[in-house]
Order: sequence, then structure tokens, then C-alpha cells
Amino acid sequence: MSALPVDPPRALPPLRVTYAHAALDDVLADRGVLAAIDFGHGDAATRDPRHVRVALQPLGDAPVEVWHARGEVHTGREGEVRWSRDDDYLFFAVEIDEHEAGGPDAAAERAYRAIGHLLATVRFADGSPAHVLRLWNYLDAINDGDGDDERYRHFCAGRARGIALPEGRGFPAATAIGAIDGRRVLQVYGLAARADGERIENPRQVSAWRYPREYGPTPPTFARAMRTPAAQLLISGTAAVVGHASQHAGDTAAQVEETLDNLGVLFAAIPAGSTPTLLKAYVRDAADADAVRAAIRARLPGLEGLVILHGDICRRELRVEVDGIRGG
Ligand code: 3EB
Repeated sequence: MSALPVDPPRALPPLRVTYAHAALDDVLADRGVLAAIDFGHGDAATRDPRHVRVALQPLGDAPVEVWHARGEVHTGREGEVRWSRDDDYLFFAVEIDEHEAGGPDAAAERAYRAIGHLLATVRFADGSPAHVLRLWNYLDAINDGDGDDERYRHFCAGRARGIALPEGRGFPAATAIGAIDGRRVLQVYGLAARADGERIENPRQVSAWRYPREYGPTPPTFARAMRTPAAQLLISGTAAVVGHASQHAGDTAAQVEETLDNLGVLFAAIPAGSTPTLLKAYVRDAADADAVRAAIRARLPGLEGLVILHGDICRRELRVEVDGIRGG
């Protein structure tokens, strides 16, 4: 008796990400582009669902981050969420007006419910559901409000209410950074794949979802990194946090070194020397940009890409945060 021929499961290929020095229109003219992310204030002159303009000013070099697809790209909108996918990966983005939603917590809840709906609806060509790997969150004036009334804490509460996760799988990797543009629009975008990744924590740091009460009533819901089935490392926003405490308050140079120590621990989750590595560094004070760039380049001489963005970190004493992707 012969068994029916069954195709072996196709391994998930890596997501190719580059920092392109090209005009946005030229990037989007390429139908092989899954997503294009650029940076700056002001509306984009495109309604292409593959594009998001993050409302942070680039300081220095301002490339377009390009996620390259394999094969055909499908795009669409599901409620307030726009998306694109190939046969392996899904990009999605949602922007919620805080005034319309009723504040940063309501905006976050609405954004995450909309994303959850998309993820529950989308199927890849092979029938696989979407597994969220990575989320980026940007909201204006993240440190406004005192104590538990801080806008970041309200955002965390709404995100925790809205986020829908498969039972027992933990949280995706994430970034949450403050825009400085005065537009009260929450931007959330993310990456999902047809296969789930592995959540990575940093033994130097208390897991964010276990942060003690002093950091707010609702702990942030993210893993320190996600290792994809293609052995890429999706690195969450990483700062000078050791244990649960911020280090070197107000000292940018020391915070960059501590942040790089934390990144070094995360890098060990994939084979040594994995390339490429693309990073984004967020600086609270634009005057720190050159020093932060130089310090990161000095510690990571082989770095393939580095973008410095002007953004507020979610704890007031933190002056710098770094996220990125490594391997592939
Ligand atoms: C920290 O280590 C810094 O709320 O999604 C980093 C990455 C931080 C993600 C989030 C917050 C978030 O706690 C802050």
C-alpha cells in the first residue's frame, strides 16, 4: 500500500531587510517589496498598504527600511489595519487617532483588537495561520502625565486589554517609543509569519511582564527578542535596564554601553557572527545622535546598518534605546 505523496514542510526562509538609499516611490514601485518603512514628520504622499511612515525625525542618514518579499505580494485592508503578505511573512500597520478613540489606552486597545482580528483572519497560501513575531509602537508625548497617569502607562493598559495571544505562547518582541510631533496618533506596525518563533529573555534583565508595581499597574507585554524559525533574531527595544532598574540616569554614554551589553547577551541566541545586523537607535536628545552613532559603531564594527531616530524612551531617565534584526 503506497502512502499519498506528501510534500515535506517548506522551511521558513529568512526575511531579507535592507536600509535602502532610494526614494520611497521607487521602493514601492518594486512589486517585490513586502513593506517600506520610512521616518519623519508629515504625511506620506502614498496610500500604499505596504508603507508606514514612523513619526520620528531621522538624525543623519535617513534610508528607507525595506522588507523584501519572495514571489507574489498580496495586499489588503481588514478594518483599520492595512497589510501585505507573501507566502511566508505578513506586514501590517494601523494608525489610530487618540482623540477619536478616547485617549492612548483606548487607542491601544482598539489597535490591538484590530490586529488580533487580522491575525485571526489571514491565511498564508499553504493554509497556515499568522503568528505575530514583532510589534513596533509609536505614540506622541509618551512621558506626559505623572505616575500612573503617564501616557506610556495608559498605553500599556490598553495594549494589555487588546492583545490577543495564543494560550501559553508568551508575548512577541516589541518596541514602544515616544514621537515628538504633537499628533496624537498611535502607530502600530508588525511582522507575522506562517510559523511561530521562540521568545528569548535576557538573564541580565527581569522579564518586562514581571516588572514590579513601581513601573505601573500594567506591565509591558513583550519578550526581549524573538528567534524566528529561520534563525533570525528580532530584537526588542533594548535600553540600560539591569534587573528591572534603569542604570546611569541621565548619562547617555554609559547607557549606550549598558545597552550594548544587553544586546550582546541577546545576540548569543543565534550563531556567533550571524549577519547582517541592522539597528535603530532612539535618542531622547537630538544632540546625542553623533556620540551614540560613534559608540555603537565602535562596539559593532561590522554593523550593516544603523539609523538614529529622535524619540522619547518610555522611562524618563533613559536617554537611548536600540532595536533591530540580526541574521538572515
Ligand atoms: C525596557 O526595557 C525599556 O512597552 O513594548 C522596551 C521595549 C521598552 C518595548 C514596550 C518598552 C517596550 O523596559 C522599555
